[in-house]
Amino acid sequence: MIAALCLIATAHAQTNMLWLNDSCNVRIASATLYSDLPLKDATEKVIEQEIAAWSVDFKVAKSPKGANFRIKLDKNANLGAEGYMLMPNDNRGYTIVAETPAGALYGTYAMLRNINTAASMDMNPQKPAFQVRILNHWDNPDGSVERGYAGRSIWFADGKINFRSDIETYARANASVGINGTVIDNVNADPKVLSSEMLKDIKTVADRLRPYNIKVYLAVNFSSPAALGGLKTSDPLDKDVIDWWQKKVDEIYALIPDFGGFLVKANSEGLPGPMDFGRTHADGANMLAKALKPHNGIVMWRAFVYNPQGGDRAKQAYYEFMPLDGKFDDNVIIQIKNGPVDFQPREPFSPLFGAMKNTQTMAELQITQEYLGYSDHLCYLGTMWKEFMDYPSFHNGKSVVETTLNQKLTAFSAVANTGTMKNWCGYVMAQSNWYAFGRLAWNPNLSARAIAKEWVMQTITKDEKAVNTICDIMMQSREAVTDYMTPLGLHHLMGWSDHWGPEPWTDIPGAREDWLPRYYHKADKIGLGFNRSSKNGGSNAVEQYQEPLRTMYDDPQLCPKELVLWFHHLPWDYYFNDGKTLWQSLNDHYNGGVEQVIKFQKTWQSLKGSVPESIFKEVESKLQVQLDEAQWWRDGCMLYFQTFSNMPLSFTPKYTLEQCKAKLRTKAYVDRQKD
Ligand code: GCW
Repeated sequence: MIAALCLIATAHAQTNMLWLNDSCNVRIASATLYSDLPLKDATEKVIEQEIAAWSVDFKVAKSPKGANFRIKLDKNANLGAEGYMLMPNDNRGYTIVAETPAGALYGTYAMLRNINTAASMDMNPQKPAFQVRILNHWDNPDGSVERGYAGRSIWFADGKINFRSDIETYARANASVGINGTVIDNVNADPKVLSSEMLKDIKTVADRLRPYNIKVYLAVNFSSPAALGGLKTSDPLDKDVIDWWQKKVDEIYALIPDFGGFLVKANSEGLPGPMDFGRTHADGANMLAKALKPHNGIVMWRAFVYNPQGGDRAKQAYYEFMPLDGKFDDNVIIQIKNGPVDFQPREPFSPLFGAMKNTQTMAELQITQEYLGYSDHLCYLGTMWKEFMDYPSFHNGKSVVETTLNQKLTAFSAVANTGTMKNWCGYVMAQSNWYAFGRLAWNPNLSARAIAKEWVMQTITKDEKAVNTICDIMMQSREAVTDYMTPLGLHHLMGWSDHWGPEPWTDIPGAREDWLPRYYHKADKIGLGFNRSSKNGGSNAVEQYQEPLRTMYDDPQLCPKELVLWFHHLPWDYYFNDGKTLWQSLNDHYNGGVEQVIKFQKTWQSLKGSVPESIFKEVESKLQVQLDEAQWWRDGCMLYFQTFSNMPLSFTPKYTLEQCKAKLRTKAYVDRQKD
């Protein structure tokens, strides 16, 4: 079938096109498109443009006769609002069957992806696993991006919407992997985003994204009625407050009829919320949900909550939300970060998944590498997300991701890594994580490697050997980062405000204890790790997990070694089943992570000539930065832990502890924040 389409390899380099960059993709020699409906619908227009963009010679046909591409809209195809089915047709091409233009759009992208990755076409009906597949941008109206490492905001500049000319590239990229929603502003929300002036401009954004089946959502500040509306209170049970939100929601829908809804960070890290007025998360979420309901809007209410007085931070979301199970309206969904603390290189899954039996829940992942080396470290997150998603929750035999399916409302979200930098993500390799998130939101059963392969073949090269080599590096990359940053379940060892380099030693006078690394690593003369077991004064966070996980995590001999210091404080000379002491294991992991980066460098050199020169050079130079920072992490952490263990290192450090401490906020750090 593919041969019948007569594909041509091209060298048309375009910039900023992400995996849609046709410089390494093939093009269809001749495409004739027939669509059931006249091409009036904006989404159908996109389909036409898309096939045209991938074809050397493109025509629109007036009848199916002779057309090798056909869009067949069939209301009875049983494919749902976004599904599609690909079928071979008698003109040696493909017919895309769908119930809606959106389904046809996804079918078109799937067909082009299959052609470009030489994958065999799956002719079975395809439907997305989650209804809402959404990016969370942490972009602020002033144009800055919280934890963004790819320049400035793509949405805002100087307090206003920034009308970029290439927003369609962003939209294409998302649609091509099935992402259908975007929250354009930071969860640390500025009330200003709800101002009438801003909303009028957001309408324009929504209009431009709509043809790509992408809905706009907004993160809202819970005290907007007071801060923006001038009311005396933002109490969710106050009549004027309820009224204010209803009017605001109506105003939004008058401008944007398909507006998606709100994302809310409330009573978390200093943000306002219903608890400021003695109300609950459910009171707050339901009040907003009722305003949105008549318009089919939803509320994504975050479970990322913890306060310094609340005991073990890892336990707090569970304590706050479990009593509210079953109390949320049916257009509310609780958005839970994958781990119980905060997007660390490795965490156990949040025990809230599966535990809230009568509440709709969704996962929040982080594409931007806040804790994984920014956009400087090669760290493919497909493996990390699959580890989380496939983990057995032991709630009704479901994996973690399955606990968020089979709800009336289903969703899957991730914090975006986009910015104004030319390549969108600050590093070509970081684009793979945006791609992987979209693919997993559509189909959580895809393997991390299969996704990596697709991405490499559409972005870097189709040379089989090179594809395999790059996939090998990607597949090992997250473990390498975890090894040189936070192995064995260590977490939160990073720099105080920038979250960049190692800072296990930090002591900021007057700082919240749960923002300091020592709260998490608990290094002392005896050993290392956070005792979250049920024994010896542990926080007993293990009790929040289902059996047999509870028993397994509770015993250091049974606990998976990669999580052991998350759940246990172990002596430096503690022996694991593999015959190694804790100290030796730390040495091996920290140094092993650095060695792995050196291996990546060597392997990358072997690709010279088989990948585009610009990409070769970019990765080559980023790997050099990564190696240096891996050594910094290894040396900073191990030399600091050594001040407690007094045991010898089994590698030669590059830096002294003093040098590691002095490396903070160097010119390189400052440069990373610039456009
Ligand atoms: O990971 C932490 C970040 C904050 C962020 C917060 C959150 C948006 O360091 O910058 O704020 O999580 O997820 O709300």
